[in-house]
Amino acid sequence: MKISSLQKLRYQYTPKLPAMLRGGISNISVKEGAETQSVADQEKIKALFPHTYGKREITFQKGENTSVAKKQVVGVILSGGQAPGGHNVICGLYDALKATNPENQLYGFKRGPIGLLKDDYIVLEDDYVDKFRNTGGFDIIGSGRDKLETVEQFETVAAVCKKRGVNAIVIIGGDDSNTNAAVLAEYFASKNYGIQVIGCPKTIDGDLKNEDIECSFGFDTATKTYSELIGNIARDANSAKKYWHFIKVMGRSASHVALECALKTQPNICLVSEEIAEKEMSIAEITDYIADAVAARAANGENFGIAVIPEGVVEFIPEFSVLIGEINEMLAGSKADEFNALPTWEDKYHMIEKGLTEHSLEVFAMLPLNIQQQLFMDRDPHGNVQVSLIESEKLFSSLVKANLAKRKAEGKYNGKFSALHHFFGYEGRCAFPSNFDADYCYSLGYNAFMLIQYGYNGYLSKVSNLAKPAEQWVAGGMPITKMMNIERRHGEDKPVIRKALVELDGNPFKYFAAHRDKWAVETSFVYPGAIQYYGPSEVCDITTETLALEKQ
Ligand code: FBP
Repeated sequence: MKISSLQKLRYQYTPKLPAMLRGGISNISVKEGAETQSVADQEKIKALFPHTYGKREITFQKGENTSVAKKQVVGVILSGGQAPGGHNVICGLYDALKATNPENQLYGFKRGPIGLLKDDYIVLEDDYVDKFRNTGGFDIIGSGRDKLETVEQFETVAAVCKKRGVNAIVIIGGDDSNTNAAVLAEYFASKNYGIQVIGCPKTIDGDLKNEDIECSFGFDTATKTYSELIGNIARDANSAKKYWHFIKVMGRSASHVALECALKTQPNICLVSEEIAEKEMSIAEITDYIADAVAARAANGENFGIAVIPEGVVEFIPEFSVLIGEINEMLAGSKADEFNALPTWEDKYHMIEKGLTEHSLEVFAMLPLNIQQQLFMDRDPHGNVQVSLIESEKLFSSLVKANLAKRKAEGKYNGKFSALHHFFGYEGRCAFPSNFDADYCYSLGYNAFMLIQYGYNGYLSKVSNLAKPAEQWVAGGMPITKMMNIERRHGEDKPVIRKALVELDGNPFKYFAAHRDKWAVETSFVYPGAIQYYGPSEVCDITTETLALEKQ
């Protein structure tokens, strides 16, 4: 098989571990900290997790390894969307496991949770694992979005573990997957099955974090990749001076990705969904805000610019979320079939007119035809509109175009507006992990094994102090229940990990808000260039603006 020169070189890269995990397994001891509490709803979470709630935080340190020597058979799964560095979590886990005892075994269950349910696995060995070191992607064992949440599923997993002799499972996933890890850990503990469950924080969206988990892996590489592309487009825009580029970036719900890209590239516009929700901004207000910047730049003779749009924005616009809710109601059950059977868009529009309230119909009528139709096209398995498929970059550019035409007719604007559209998402999820993600992920995996070796259950592998060089990182573990609260999901109260949205009083947003008016009008683009893997540390090892500002 032909491989690229970079891939060949990356195989030889040695990920950096925190100093406390260096110098051999026999030198790693554990220090227990304070007992923990969940972020909210303490009594309810405690009642739901009687065996795993309130456990102590732990930190590894240098000292005699006092863990019990026994053969470990560990199963690992990758869960959810790809994020750069997933392979290194598995490599770190594998290396720690084999360094502790060459007889230890690592089972990679394929395609995510389904692999655990179907007993579909590969036993990971040197030759195979070495082909994935420091590379992007999840193809080492594949990933999936199935959920592990019913007792029947837990029993199936327990039976598979028993059959294979697996005594610990590592779940590499986002907030939902780690919520499932917590529930599974509690279940196994309640049944005394002797199977530990450890989670690792993954997602490019960056919304699995709190005071303990400083960032989820993959966010660094994905945002560097998108920022490189945005910077390249900005330079093209500044060279040709004839296009406005509307760029949507991934992030299903939170706007961390968009905000980080804005901090890196200084575009003219970056929408932040959380701010839109907080200020209850209407579609017309958002359109005006963008059109004001276009008009102000046009007055300076600059008929070009960059607008960054977070993927999840439409759900945060109050009138849009009401509209989506009404459409979901309108198409509930068999009514979707009735709607789809109507032969023409005119017929469908009649049904829409009857099904929506007056205000939602006004909002709907304001939307361009392609967006109107997208709202009715793709439904998720629960029958809901898949908001991530709505081309919000096209939505805003066409609303801005109409707004500017009106201004022109009123003699208030005399520029040219020509828009191009982009969506950056999948381009960044499987990039070669940056040195930061390569190191962070390897450390998370290595650390996850130390948690297993020391007998912990229901913990998240935690590596912190990440704004400092890797040597100063702190490795340990945090009970997953510490991140949980009760939320309403599908009409029921459920214990879940609290999703971390952009905090409007946090330093990253405050920095952005303090500078955006200038960036909106003056051309202030920054061109970050491609991720560098080799060269000076200040170019290769720096992490995100978000983390640097959060740690200020
Ligand atoms: P995770 O939350 O599983 O990490 O996935 C995040 C994400 O990359 C989002 O940014 C995006 O909206 C979504 O996955 C796309 O999902 P899919 O891969 O199923 O198309």
